[in-house]
Amino acid sequence: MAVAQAVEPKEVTNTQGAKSGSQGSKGEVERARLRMMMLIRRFEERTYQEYTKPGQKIGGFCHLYSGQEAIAVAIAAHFRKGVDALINGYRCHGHSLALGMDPKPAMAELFGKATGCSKGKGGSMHFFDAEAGNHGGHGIVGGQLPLGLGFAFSQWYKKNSGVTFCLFGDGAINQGTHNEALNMASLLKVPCIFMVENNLMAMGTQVERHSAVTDLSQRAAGYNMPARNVDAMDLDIAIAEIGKAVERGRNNEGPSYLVMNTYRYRGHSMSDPLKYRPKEEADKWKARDPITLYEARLREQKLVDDPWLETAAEEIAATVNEAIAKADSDPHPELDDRFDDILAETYPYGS
Ligand SMILES: Cc1ncc(C[n+]2csc(CCOP(=O)(O)OP(=O)(O)O)c2C)c(N)n1
Ligand SMILES: [Mg+2]
Repeated sequence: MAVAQAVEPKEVTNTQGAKSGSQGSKGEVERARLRMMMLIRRFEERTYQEYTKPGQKIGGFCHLYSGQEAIAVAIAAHFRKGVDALINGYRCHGHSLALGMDPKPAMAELFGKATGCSKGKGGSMHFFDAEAGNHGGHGIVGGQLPLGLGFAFSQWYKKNSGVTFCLFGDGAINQGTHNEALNMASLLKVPCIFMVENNLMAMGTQVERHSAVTDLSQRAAGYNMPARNVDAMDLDIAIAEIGKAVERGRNNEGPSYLVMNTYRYRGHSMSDPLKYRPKEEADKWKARDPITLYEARLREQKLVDDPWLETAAEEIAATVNEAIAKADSDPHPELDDRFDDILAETYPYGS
């Protein structure tokens, strides 16, 4: 059986099961979580700049995660490397960083370089790190749901107490795969945590215009699956709610459905000027920005102060700049390699 190892921001590896602040120096876990949200935001905003500047070096579709960071970091707080799995749609940069991907291969992937996490052949929508349990990065809306079910079935079959975090957008819930995967997951009682990242919009179509039932958590009732609506702008709430579903999965009690209510700050992709969204709506959500909210909480608890925040911001900016400089100078994939890595030769979890 694989050895369970926690995945959290680098400074706090092996904190699985530790109560906040109970390991290492006081507030170490919390600071690392804040830092990871800051890194994701910075990575995304610098990606935006690199994509839109003259002589653009990032090509193809690109979907940014700004505003939704608390979800990825809350998952990482529970993720056990070696047994857990995460599978995702195309808005996948944040989760990859939160599960420990170095910003260098992440940025190199965006630049289409051979040093990228998918050897420069996947791009923004296809970040993968199988060793970390991060199984992408899928461009077909809802395509990842049956695959997530498969990972969870494997965990159930092996009785390894692993869980699968199966992430998708609100736009995926009307795909047939959603029905098929939820029904079978509930029937088989596999440890799949279905997580809707409900940012209120599928491209430019509001939830009220694409779903007859607007409280998306009600969907789970048809599958006899427990569901929760989660305030996913608040990291602590997200961690607590995901924790209940994780416990249920690890205890062999079956799947869960979590509606992670959140907001995306940028357009659907880089070609979306975001003209359809009322400013008041965006302002309302941004007033509860996940980073600002968590930072204020840590300040109140005296776990961070101005010098810490300034140093962290400077270090993160330098890390992302280094990743960009390296991605820029790294080599492109060889033309001869274009047919490699199309089919997996080995199953990532062994026979
Ligand atoms: C099967 C399929 N249909 C349509 C598309 C085009 N498409 C790409 S993203 C998207 C909207 C998805 O929105 P949502 O699931 O809410 O995710 P978000 O972008 O908000 O994270 C659509 C329709 C696609 N990629 N796959
Ligand atoms: Mg959406």
